[in-house]
Amino acid sequence: MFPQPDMPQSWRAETKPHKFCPGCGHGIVLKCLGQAIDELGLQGRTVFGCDIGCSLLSWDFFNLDSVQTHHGRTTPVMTGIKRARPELICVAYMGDGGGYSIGLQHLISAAARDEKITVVLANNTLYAMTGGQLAPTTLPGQKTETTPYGRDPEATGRPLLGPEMVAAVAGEGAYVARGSIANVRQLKGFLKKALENQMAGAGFSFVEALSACPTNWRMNAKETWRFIEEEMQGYFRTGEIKVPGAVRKEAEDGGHNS
Ligand SMILES: Cc1ncc(C[n+]2csc(CCOP(=O)(O)OP(=O)(O)O)c2C)c(N)n1
Ligand code: SF4
Repeated sequence: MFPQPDMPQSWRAETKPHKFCPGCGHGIVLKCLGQAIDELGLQGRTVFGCDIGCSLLSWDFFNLDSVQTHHGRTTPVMTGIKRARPELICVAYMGDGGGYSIGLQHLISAAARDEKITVVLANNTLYAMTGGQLAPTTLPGQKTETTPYGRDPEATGRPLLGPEMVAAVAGEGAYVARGSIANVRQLKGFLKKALENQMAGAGFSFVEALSACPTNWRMNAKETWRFIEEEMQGYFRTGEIKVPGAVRKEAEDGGHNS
């Protein structure tokens, strides 16, 4: 007998196998998200929004009310749903291109307004769906379709530290973390805490997941995991960046102006 696939209850089995490339990180992030939704018993009241980019392939992924939005606009769409129906749990899912370039103004404004939604962003260091162009997260020296000699920070800037940026503008009730598909237990834990933060109505919640795009990276499985664990995790540090109620160091020390 074939082993049965271990799918979260909140997944839609009839839309599997999914449409991502073999080895893609999106499926791993979405499995952690599905397990987090299952374990918190949220399937009946969660709305899922996905962006344009490879994340849109998740439009039929879950047994949840789902909406697919214009590129970079998933955050305001989910904000609107949450404001209209505060009892729902609203999750916006996007890539680093959608969240950190075309949708950056939406992400940062939602964080500054402390919208009570959860944003989950898969960082695979490039624009995957359109063929692997430079993204705000492309690492120094990394070759992409538009940086064939490797990213030069002098010419194109340094990789954006999204969670650190969000944490800097979000309110005291916000939850912000960065996980990795190389540590699914930790990633699922961060996603659960983000959802719990929304359940408590505490503030904005944001989880960046370091993800993989072996197709555009042009890497085999071994090279893919090495790139995530050494290159990506070396630059983008995983962990919790902002936890509700945490007393800021400068406040303890008497503040900037003392
Ligand atoms: C308004 C708008 N601008 C540009 C595009 C073209 N476009 C489609 S997907 C994409 C990049 C997606 O990259 P990312 O958000 O990082 O997601 P990934 O595909 O890597 O998961 C772009 C620029 C679009 N569809 N709509
Ligand atoms: S192109 Fe990359 S991000 Fe898109 S489905 Fe394939 S592996 Fe995943």
